[in-house]
Amino acid sequence: MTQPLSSGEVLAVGIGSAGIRIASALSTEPLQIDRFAYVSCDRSDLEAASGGEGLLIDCPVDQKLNPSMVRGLAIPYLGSLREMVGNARVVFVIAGLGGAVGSGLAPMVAQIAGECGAVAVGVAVMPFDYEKKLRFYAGIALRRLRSTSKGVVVIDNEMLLKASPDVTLKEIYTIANEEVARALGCLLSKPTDSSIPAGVNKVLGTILQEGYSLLGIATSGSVDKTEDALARTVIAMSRIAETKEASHAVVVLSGDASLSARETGMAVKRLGSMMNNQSIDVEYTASFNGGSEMMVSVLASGFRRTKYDEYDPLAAIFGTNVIDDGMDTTLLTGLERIEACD
Ligand SMILES: Nc1nc2c(ncn2[C@@H]2O[C@H](COP(=O)(O)OP(=O)(O)O)[C@@H](O)[C@H]2O)c(=O)[nH]1
Ligand SMILES: [Mg+2]
Repeated sequence: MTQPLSSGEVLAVGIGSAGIRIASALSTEPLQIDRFAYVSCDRSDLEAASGGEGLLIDCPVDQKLNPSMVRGLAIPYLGSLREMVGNARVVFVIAGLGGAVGSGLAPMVAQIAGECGAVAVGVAVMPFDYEKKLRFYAGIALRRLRSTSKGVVVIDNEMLLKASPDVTLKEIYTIANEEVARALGCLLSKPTDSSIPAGVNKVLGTILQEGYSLLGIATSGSVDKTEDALARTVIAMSRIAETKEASHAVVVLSGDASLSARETGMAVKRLGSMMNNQSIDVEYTASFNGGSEMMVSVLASGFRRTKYDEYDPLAAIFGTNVIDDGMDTTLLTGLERIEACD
């Protein structure tokens, strides 16, 4: 019999501001993740993190960074990154893409994890629609993360945006992170009295397919809240990729103790027709310790194309195999001056 993928240590590494906040929110839940680690160039990201070890990639000059500069800065820390990954069997690499730190380091950390013998799984949070300037780096980083990981789960910030004119950006992030942590938390939770967990192996079995996985999330408090939230989740995913391309899915239902077996069965049965693919392989997981609103989240995999392909115009023009996809690095301008001061 083959060994289950998750036998051995499961590690989650949060990278950059978004990655660290999401991983940190996950670290407070009872999950099948044994250890948390955080990496950033920004000290304040690490100061705000809890429940894990931190690695600060120090930047000697005060300069606006881009992803390749961050990779350059990380070179002296390759040993520390290898040590961080340690003997983990599975490494979840969590980052928001489009900024400098997550885009630069997430593909690199996934590659290091793979080289150290772990199954690297990327969890990529993509920019809000209004963050048009972040698209290019986000597109490239997502493609690189896919090539250095065994599977990538994509979460779109736009889907998590709750339209309310008065909320601050910080509140938007907090609400978004709570939803992501709740959805990932249900998928990876330890078995308890109030949940039917999917288990890491079922989740990995879904993610480790060709192409990309999407994590769709929607909440509803209506009369038909399960059906309503499920439909809205599928609609949100259809804005990102062709839902009929999905081959595998895990439906996550998170509500209160009134969640019935009938509703669960309905969600599992309806998913195929909603996604226009009756042959999709569907698993489910349920948690009964939420509020009266129903949160439905769908982890679906097998998407060969996503809207993010267009974020990276070079790949759109030349295809993904033509351009040199190496992890180039840039040294910061100004470093020579600093050395000369010594
Ligand atoms: N969901 C969520 N997205 C965030 C958060 N912080 C930043 N982002 C988004 O993540 C992307 C990368 O930003 P950031 O994490 O600040 O970049 P980095 O620190 O350089 O890796 C952008 O699209 C941000 O809007 C967060 O706490 N939660
Ligand atoms: Mg940051």
